[in-house]
Amino acid sequence: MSGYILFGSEMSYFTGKARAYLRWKRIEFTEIAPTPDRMKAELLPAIGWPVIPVLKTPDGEYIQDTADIIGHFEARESTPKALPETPLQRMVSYLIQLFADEWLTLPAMHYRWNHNEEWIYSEFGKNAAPDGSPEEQYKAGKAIGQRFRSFVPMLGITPETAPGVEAAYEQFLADFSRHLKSLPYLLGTRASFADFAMIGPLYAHQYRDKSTGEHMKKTAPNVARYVERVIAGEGQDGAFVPNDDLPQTLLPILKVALDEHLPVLIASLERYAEWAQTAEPKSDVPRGFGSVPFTTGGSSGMISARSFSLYRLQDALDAYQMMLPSDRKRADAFLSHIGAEVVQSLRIDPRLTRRNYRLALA
Ligand SMILES: N[C@@H](CCC(=O)N[C@@H](CS)C(=O)NCC(=O)O)C(=O)O
Repeated sequence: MSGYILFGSEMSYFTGKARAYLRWKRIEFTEIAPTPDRMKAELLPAIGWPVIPVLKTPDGEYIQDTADIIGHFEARESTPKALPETPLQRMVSYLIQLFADEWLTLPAMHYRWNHNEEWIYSEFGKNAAPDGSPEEQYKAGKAIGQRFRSFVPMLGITPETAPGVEAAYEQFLADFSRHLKSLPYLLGTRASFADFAMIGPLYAHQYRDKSTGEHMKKTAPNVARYVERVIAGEGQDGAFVPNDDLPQTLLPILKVALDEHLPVLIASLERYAEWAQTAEPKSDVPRGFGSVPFTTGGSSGMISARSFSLYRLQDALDAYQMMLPSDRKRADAFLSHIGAEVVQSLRIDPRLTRRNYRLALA
């Protein structure tokens, strides 16, 4: 199979996730930078809004959203499968995706924009104006980068919350380093869906951004080597931990992730349900519903209540609700061990879907 085009960039969170998966899956593809001209001429008409990564298939179909890109191959290709087939590991894979896609955005955006700002403008510029002088590249990069920079306060990153964001990240690096001492990947000795999701925040921002990457290599070299393995597409062989068990070293990471994220998800869910009461059936869903309180690493602030986070949560809830009673019992024991029993009763109602590359009521 050949002829796939991945529109994306080295600096992009979600491109890293798609790229790691495609390499691991041994899909032949060419990666093309979304210059402003290409965005205007091809991607905007195809997708309807400016977002990457986008995968173009040899048949000319455009796929946006990393989970859909992975799903495209999972549905039609043989092994290896990215998602575990067993119920608890599958649910946990979706919980890790929720954490990686929607919560680790906090350290990613904080460190990029508060510790690497000038550097990243030049990096953006290399894509936007590949033939320009360094000054022209900086200018072009700044024009693009400022759009992303404007997301920072919405993500709850302020001078008041920055110490907590950093404390939570340091804790994550310590916990993940401990995990990686016993296993090379999140769920065993092979890479999977959860690892590709983790590459979103960990590659472009936390590993590749200059000062943040230096920090990771120095303080958490096991994590840096993990990022190198996953982005290279390694970990095809090997196995998940047996009997649908979870590695014990994963539990502290999941506990902190859900302790911090669940209150935001629940508050967002309330806002969403309120909005949905008067929304037209099947209508598009707004990206956010105002701001809700959050706490990370001991600092508190306000963060946008994002609808897309609920869409990622929905996959984990579906995996839970589809379990047979005996599997559900094991899932309940896991949830209660990490203090996240509330997951058992959460429902995304009405359900969310995606239509025309946007989030919509199912
Ligand atoms: N859920 C999407 C997220 C894609 C995304 O947020 N991409 C970023 C770049 S890494 C972007 O283009 N954002 C523009 C925006 O959100 O307006 C996915 O998994 O593909």
